[in-house]
Amino acid sequence: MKLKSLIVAVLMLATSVVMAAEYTVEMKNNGVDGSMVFEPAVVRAEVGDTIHFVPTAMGHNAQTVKGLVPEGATTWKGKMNKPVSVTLDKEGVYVYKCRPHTVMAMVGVVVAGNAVNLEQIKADSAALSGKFVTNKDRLTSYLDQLK
Ligand SMILES: [Cu+2]
Repeated sequence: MKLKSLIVAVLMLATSVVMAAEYTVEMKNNGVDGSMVFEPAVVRAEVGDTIHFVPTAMGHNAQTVKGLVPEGATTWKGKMNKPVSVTLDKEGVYVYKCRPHTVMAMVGVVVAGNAVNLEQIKADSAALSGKFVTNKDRLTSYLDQLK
């Protein structure tokens, strides 16, 4: 009986390891959405998945925007020209940016599971979008893809 429980526990652990996915987001000077972009800019993942942000061009970083993540979620703040990874621990929408290119709307969106906080993120991201000098509608269009 004890051995059976152990086997079940091991199988469940193995299943959860196999199911956790990994995604790579590139920091680029030019991409499908224009200049200074994260690609893919919208990532649909699950809680427990890991996102790797990789500087395939120089002069970028990736960091969450204060207040634009699920309540209590682990945030990230990558150094310039360095990769940074995060394992998503809360369900919902995460908005992140490249610090030096915030005015050019170099932002991205990750959703873990369901976009449970989407309406709040939309409302609270107005201040961030207000800082964009170019690509003013970029973040709004990304968030609209989560409907
Ligand atoms: Cu950048």
